[in-house]
Amino acid sequence: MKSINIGMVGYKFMGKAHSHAYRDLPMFFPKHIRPEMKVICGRNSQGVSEAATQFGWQEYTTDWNDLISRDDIDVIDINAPSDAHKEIAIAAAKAGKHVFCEKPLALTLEDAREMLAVVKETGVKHMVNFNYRFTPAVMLAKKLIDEGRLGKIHHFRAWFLQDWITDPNFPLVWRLQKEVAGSGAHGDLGAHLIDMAHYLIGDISEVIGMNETFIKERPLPTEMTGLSASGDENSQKGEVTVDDATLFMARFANGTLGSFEATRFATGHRSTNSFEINGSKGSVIFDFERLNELQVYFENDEEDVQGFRRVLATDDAHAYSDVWWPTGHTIGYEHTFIHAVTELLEAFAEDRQPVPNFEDGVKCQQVLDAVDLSIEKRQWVQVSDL
Ligand code: SOE
Repeated sequence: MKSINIGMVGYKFMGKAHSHAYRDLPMFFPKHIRPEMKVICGRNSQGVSEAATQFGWQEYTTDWNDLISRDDIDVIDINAPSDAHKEIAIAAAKAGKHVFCEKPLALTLEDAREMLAVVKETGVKHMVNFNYRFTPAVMLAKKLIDEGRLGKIHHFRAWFLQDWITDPNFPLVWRLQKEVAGSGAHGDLGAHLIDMAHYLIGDISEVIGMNETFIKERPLPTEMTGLSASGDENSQKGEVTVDDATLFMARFANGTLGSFEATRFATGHRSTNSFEINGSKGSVIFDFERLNELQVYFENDEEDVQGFRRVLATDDAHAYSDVWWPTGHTIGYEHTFIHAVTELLEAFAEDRQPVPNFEDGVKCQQVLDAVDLSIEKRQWVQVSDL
């Protein structure tokens, strides 16, 4: 197989990030299967036609059914708002198309499980885009843990902090509506933290959380707008039906203790996505705003030089370093999407399921729902009870 034909649904922020990945990939990964940017789909005909030209798609359509009924499309890439994931993914799999879906996989655990059942039944390949796993510095943290170089892991603490809705006049965009987004900071940002925890530490067994919606009503938007929308205080208002912030504590199956914070109200933090892990032999700290670096501490360093050191994860010893620039030259946010797509393509070449896939999407959703249940009941919830 030399190339694979992509049909993509969505053309905004994530649509651009995915398109960029498909476009850049063949230049840097020439031996990989080539993703052909066949058709892009979106509801607004003018918007999607402009995106097709700007991003480099061969054709566009306003009806996703067109994509899944075409014989010349192999993979359906879904990055439309979260409420569209289930219907499109299920229809695509039933039509024999492989599915690459943005996170969170679904609005609820029940929906996520239904999606998983269909992709399993139909035998198609399925992947969820938890792109931060594919950051070389994160992969270094994983390697240190897997090789036992941090010893027994005691703590995992993670925080994803944004501040784009602190203005009370920021409009009620789709990300603030439960029926479209499923949840707020929890599913949007917390989902990344939970997947990171699963990837690095393992299964979460029990959780207890709390959340808050600081601004309960907002001006209605005039159109479906994104993160940089502006509002008008004189517009009619609607109810915010998602959390602005969700925090929770967790116990992992292997005994690690975890704490998680996802918020859109951390003034000054545009998009701080970080974790710290402490083990018996050492610790690591990752901050996506410095994504090329991992702070590493080893207990067995000589006493007079003990402390966190900054390891640049773009040097020769690290993941993808042979692909990008000469040693020490850094990479960015967009590279995480390219790396994620290489995993999808390698799964085709090796005839296996890519990772993370819908199983991981379901596991993440199970924790998201367990936290919400714990908040509702004001008590600890066993993840396996859901
Ligand atoms: C907006 O909050 C957002 O773009 C998320 O939807 C992404 O998943 C995250 O990576 C960055 O922030």
